[in-house]
Amino acid sequence: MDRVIFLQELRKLDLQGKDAKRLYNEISSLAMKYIQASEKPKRCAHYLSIEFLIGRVFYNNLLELGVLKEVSEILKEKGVNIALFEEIEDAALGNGGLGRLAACYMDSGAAVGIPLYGYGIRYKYGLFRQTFEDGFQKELPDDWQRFGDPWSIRKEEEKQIIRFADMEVEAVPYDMPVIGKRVNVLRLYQAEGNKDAGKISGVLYPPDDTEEGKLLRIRQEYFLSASAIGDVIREYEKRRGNDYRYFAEENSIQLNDTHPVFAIPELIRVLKEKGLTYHSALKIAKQVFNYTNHTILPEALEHWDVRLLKKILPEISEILLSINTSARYYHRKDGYTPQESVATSIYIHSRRAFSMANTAVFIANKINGVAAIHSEIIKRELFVAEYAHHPEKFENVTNGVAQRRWLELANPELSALLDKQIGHDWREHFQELDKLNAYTANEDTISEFIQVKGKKKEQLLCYIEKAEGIRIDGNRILYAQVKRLHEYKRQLMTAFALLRLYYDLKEGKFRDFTPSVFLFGAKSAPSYFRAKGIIKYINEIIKLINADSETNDKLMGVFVTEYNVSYAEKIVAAADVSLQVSTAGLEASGTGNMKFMMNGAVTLGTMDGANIEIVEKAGEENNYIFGARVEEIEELRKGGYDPPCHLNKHPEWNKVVRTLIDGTFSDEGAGYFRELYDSLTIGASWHKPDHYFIFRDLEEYYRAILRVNADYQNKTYFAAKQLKNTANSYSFSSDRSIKEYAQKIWRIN
Ligand code: 26Q
Repeated sequence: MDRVIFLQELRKLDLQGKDAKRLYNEISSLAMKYIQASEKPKRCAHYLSIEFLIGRVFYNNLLELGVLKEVSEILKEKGVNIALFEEIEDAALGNGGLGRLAACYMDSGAAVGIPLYGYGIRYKYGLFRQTFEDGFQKELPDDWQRFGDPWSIRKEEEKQIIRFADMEVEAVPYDMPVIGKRVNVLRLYQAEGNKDAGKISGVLYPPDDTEEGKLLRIRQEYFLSASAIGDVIREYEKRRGNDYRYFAEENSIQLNDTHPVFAIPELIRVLKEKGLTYHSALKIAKQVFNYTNHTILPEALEHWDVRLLKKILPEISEILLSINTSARYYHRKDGYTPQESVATSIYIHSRRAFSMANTAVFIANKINGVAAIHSEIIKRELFVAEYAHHPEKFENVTNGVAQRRWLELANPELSALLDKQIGHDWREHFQELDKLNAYTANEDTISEFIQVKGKKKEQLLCYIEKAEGIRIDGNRILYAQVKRLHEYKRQLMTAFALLRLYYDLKEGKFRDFTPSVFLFGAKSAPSYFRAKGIIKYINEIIKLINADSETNDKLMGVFVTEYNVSYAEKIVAAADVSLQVSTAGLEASGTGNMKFMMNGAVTLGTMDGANIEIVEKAGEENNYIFGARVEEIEELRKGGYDPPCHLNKHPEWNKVVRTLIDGTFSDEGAGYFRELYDSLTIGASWHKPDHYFIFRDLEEYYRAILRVNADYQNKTYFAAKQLKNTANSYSFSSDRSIKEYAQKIWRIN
């Protein structure tokens, strides 16, 4: 980009009387004029993902272009505060970790100069916008395009036709530049061309409780997969014509979980159409695809009904059956036992459905988990047979996050402190952060860090006052649990702990209690009954606690509405304590944990996902670890877990848990609280009671919270721990992760 000319042009721009939206579009479009995608080298990687949770692109793009500071100054001269663009809504084309990871990986691919091309869907509506009515979650449509979309270019001439048995749609690409050492492209497809097409790129994860819903989901997944494959082939043919011998040498395709797995049969279908035999097409597929698993929860492993698939994608269904036959053949040849054959089968007889994970595992050249423990668990529990016969296919790539967004942009104050102590290079070379270890015992550095934390906290609480209408004074420990709402993440356990703190405070049980605030942020899937109940319950607890003037100088809570990427940027910078309390073995990695760590929060959590690597790097003594380890959870799961027994060991918890049913709180007859109580005590919907082992860990959790509370009394001592976390977060940059993908999986560079 020609920065000088861009800045000259910007200086000439007349800003008078223009609102945020207009300015956003004009400045962004001006910048776009000077951005050009880099040449594609011979070998490229393609990242297929049903989610890209990119958030706000304005600041990040200007930052990557190296003009953010200058733009801010020019605008200031013209009387415009650059913070104005915070009005522009996030592009929330994703709902959580998997989607945000995809966005960080795009950022890092460009930053470190790897040719990485993203493929996704340009949903008309992003993840719903959340409000609370009486503490109940309500969902509003997220019409993110109403602010315009100046960072995308519609590529009319590169549209394709995607065919279903009963309809054809156009897939029109919108290209977003991803700026760094290289300029890569994130290509999002929009479905057009007939009256039903719009639905395909309408919303993320449409409800799939009806047949119609399931069909729509299949259409979405195929739409993404076929568009991407069509594009990769077209690019290839531009150079190589119809000689497909080099296809696998020049292309690597990463499947971000199983949602884009239809890309496998689609590639085979297209290559057959071009004249290759099924067997040579299969061979190419086996070299090209790789698969990342992001969860072991059985309900999240996708299976598609053969009957549904036949209806709208008969050819794809046939090819999956052929792949199933090939898998059986190879498995027999490789000596899989009959049980192993069943476990790895692509077509599952008992369900009359295809296992998308087994398809990915059979075809993938490399399969990876997203943190060390998770990669071990998928080998030991999920894909046991494949691992027994093909250990060479399995890799680990621990997740990472983009320090440019999550430290430089989110926390300019801490960034300035880093610049002063260790220089500026950490933006490109995050290992530089290690140098901060020389200062973590330095009193001046610690005291400056305390200042920074205080300031970020003040900024956040000020924003919360505006956005949520709750005034919280800043002199408190800030505990934060922000993530998708899910039972395994155990926000309910935090709710119980918070209520217990309140009761113990009321009873005068603490001598010195450091004032604290618990911050929650989470969206629940609209149809996830129990998750919605948990939101309401937390909101009820917070209402009770905040209203009590006897204790609210010591303890408060806040559940922020509309938690999203931009909110996260404010929260991770301000928090003192990062709550990461999933049942051991169930959080594949977590990436929020890394963002908090970078910004100098201690982790209060279980030995799960990347928490394990976090405490390995930063030291267990600088974090607060509690709860059952994965081995114990596995034992308990085998039998002998008796939730009431755990609860009764500490009778104080009975009072807390019974508030779900004793009338302390009301869900206005919705039945949420009773159902939650039953799920913990007698079990419900095919799960045993307390399926996520809350009662096993609750008392230990509480003790860990109290340890934090006591340690924080000595602010310097506590801040030194926090600083140790920042200093040792250097492995959790997505630059490191993406280089590992490039090396171990894509064989690029
Ligand atoms: C599956 C079947 C049917 C309907 C929906 C789904 C589905 C949808 C979304 C399954 C999974 C997801 C999203 C998963 C996700 O976000 N996983 C997170 O990925 C992060 C990045 O690797 C990890 O850090 C988190 O630990 C993991 O939970």
